[in-house]
Amino acid sequence: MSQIAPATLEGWYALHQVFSMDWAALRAAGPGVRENVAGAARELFADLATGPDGTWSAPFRLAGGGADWLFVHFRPTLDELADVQRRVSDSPLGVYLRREYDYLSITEAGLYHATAEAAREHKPGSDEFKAHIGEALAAEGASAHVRSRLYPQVPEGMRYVSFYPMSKRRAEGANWYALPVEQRSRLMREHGMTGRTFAGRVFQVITGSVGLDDWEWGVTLFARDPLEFKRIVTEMRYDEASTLYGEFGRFFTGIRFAPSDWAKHLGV
Ligand code: 76R
Repeated sequence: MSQIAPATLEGWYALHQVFSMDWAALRAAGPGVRENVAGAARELFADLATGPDGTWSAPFRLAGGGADWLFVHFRPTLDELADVQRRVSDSPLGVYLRREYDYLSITEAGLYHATAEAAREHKPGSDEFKAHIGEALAAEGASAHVRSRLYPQVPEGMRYVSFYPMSKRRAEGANWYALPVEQRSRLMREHGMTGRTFAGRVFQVITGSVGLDDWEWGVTLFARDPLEFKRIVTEMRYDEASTLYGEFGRFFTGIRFAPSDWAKHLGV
């Protein structure tokens, strides 16, 4: 029997870019070029920092991850995101960047609870079911809580980022997509309750990437203390939604910096 997909709301398109730096080429180019590259990078990121409709971009230095930088960009449309990507490549900094990884997704809120409720009260696919979902989408879309997930602004002082893509498992005996919507709703409620114990310490941005990239979601966590990433991810491994159904991609851990710090980080 086919199951019911949760209704979702989407907000901003997101691009996570991971680059390493061709330090040898930069060194060979000499100090004048290094200064120019740093100045251009500062201007570029100062400009990208604020995009249309409250969107933003930010640079992070990576610790580990086999690369040097993580750039996170949110934009209202895919076209604007592609423009940002092009501007980074086309900049004087771009000459020295080697792409290691990137990830395309869109901020998403999955309405498991409302979908399960609609399925309880109406025949899935019926006009009543669709009307119920439509009302839930409108109500949730107007709520400040959901809007903060679709149009995320990172709380002041959360300088550390953890980014990783993940999917829900589709194995025999542990297939998320074969579970009744009631059960997925319960598991996501439990997940949310664990998440809430980290309120004020970890800010999550969930971006959906089914049909856009290789995994199903991007998870971007922000914190004041990087140890919170280890704590929350450990804790969640014991939540059924992750224990039985979580599959994870590469993890990247970074430190946010101001555009004016490009010179320092490029050794100028
Ligand atoms: O209450 C709400 O509005 C949100 C409830 C909630 C949802 C729907 C929530 C809360 N998350 C949701 C969805 Mn989350 N989250 C992760 C990870 O490492 C792991 O095991 C998982 C990685 C972390 C650390 C985390 C943190 N969450 C999702 C989804 C989409 C799944 C789907 O639709 O099927 C994924 C992939 C995912 C993964 N989650 C929270 C957190 C935290 C800290 C919260 C509380 C946030 C808050 O209350 O603001």
